[in-house]
Amino acid sequence: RQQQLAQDAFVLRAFATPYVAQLLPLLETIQQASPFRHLVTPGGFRMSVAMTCCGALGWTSDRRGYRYSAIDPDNGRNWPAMPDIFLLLAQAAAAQAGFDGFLPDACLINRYQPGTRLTLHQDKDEQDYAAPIVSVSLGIPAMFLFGGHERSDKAARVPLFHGDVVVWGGVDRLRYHGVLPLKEAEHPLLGGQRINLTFRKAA
Ligand code: MD3
Ligand code: FE
Repeated sequence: RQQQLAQDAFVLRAFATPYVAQLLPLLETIQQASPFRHLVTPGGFRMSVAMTCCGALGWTSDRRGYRYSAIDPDNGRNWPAMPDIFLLLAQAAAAQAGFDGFLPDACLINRYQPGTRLTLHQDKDEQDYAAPIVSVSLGIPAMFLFGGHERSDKAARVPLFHGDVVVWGGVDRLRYHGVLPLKEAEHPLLGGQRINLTFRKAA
């Protein structure tokens, strides 16, 4: 089932389900090389989401700002490579939503635990706003906030479940969005957490 949130924004329910068994062991390997960490914002706040990355570029933040970097600042090495199956999933989802030829170079991996949230923000650290963003939800459910082009615009609430994929691009690429504080729950494969993969073309 495909739900259209706006002109260029789509929820593909359970699209990632056939990939999950292959994704989980790869996520394990990635986090062994580059463990989840709580980044600090330029304003000095510790993010409640824990993050890691794979791919040629990874998103990171510290007191100096937000940026994409080829190097994991915690270990001085390149981020783990993006597994082929991650890329295939992101490309298949993008194509399903009408974005052919998506070639992400960055996969941000967010880990949410009960109480974790992501306040309304825009994704604008990427060079090329023409490329879409693909987001894969795994584990316990979250309530996603789908806002407008001003922070003050009223945001719609969209529940996201294990296996759901969201694709955003075009005129909806710079919408404000966020995640409400996660409610306590248990997922048979992932336990009491939610993992979100966000594929982007950063460079
Ligand atoms: C809507 N992550 O990492 S991904 C983020 O569930 C982030 O972890 C959320 O927002 C999460 O920056 C949501 C979905 C998403 C990503 C980019 C968007 C939604 C978007 C850009 C425009 C509109
Ligand atoms: Fe975002």
